[in-house]
Amino acid sequence: MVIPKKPIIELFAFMFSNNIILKDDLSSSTYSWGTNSFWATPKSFYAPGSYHTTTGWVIDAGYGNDLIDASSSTEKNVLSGGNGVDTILGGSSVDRIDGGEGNDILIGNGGADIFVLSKGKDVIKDFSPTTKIVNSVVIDFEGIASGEGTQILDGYKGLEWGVDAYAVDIQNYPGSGYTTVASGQSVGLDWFARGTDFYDPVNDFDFASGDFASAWRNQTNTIFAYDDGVKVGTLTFVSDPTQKLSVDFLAGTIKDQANNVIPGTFTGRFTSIDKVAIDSFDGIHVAMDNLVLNYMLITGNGDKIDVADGFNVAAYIATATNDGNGNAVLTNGNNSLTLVGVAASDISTEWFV
Ligand SMILES: [Ca+2]
Ligand SMILES: [Ca+2]
Ligand SMILES: [Ca+2]
Repeated sequence: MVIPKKPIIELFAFMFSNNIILKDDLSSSTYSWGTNSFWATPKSFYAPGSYHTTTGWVIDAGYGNDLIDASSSTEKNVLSGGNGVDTILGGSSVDRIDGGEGNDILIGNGGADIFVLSKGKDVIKDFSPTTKIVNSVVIDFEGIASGEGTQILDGYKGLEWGVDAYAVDIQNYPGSGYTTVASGQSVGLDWFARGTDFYDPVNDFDFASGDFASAWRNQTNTIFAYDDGVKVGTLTFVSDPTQKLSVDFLAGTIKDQANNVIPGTFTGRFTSIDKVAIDSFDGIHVAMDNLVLNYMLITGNGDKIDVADGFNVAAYIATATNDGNGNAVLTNGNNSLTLVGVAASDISTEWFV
């Protein structure tokens, strides 16, 4: 038989329900079993030195219905409930939280926490994965043009504009490509047909789409995408003053108002860029409107769920249902995992490691 090396009282302690309240230091953390407090001395938790490391707590509460509360900790803790119905709260930093067998309640609090998938009907109350949200900015030029031509100033739509970026009011230019392309009263152009550009000094964006026409006669246009000063994408196409051409930079297509596909040569990328330059070969103003820039916003703490090697994540995600109270429920045999506040349809393979 294997002779236990731990003090016998410790083995008993971990068979019963524990209340373990963790701070960032041993002296102010408390541990109790029943009515007895066993955190009598600052450096004693039955296994001296093995529960608080230089990076945080390593706790395995063992058998019993335990509370491990590290919500006041700012360290990187490894918290295991063991068997029983456990409640585990992480702290403000990156915690690894394992409910173990039994129906556990898990709360990560701040940080990119890792929740270990375990047996039982577990609930993660604050699962906060990385979420990407697209925020679209539409450059419609409305409200700029007051006359035959008005310069677009830096700051419009959060961008820096080239000196020849102007807007015109279409009532001054009947029969032109400005009127063709306009969805409102004001459209953009390159003043003196010298080409122009816009630049975001802070955030990268995807140039999603835009409407273009030549102001006065057919001409070849070029649109360049830059990232950190390097040209990364090019579109060349022929525009027409009588046709509003809608360019989808993400799909790499150009269509006219009748939905006919118009030839264009796309190279490189228009995603994750910070500058767009618009020019023409033929000395005619480029009329443009409804330029759509997509910004990717990243939200969430980056929490993940740790599954065993070889675990079929796709099949697991396919089990996800909504419980009717705004929570997603994943099932695996007799086990379930409830993600509070998460829609089943949002669950992503990227959440699993
Ligand atoms: Ca336990
Ligand atoms: Ca945490
Ligand atoms: Ca469990």
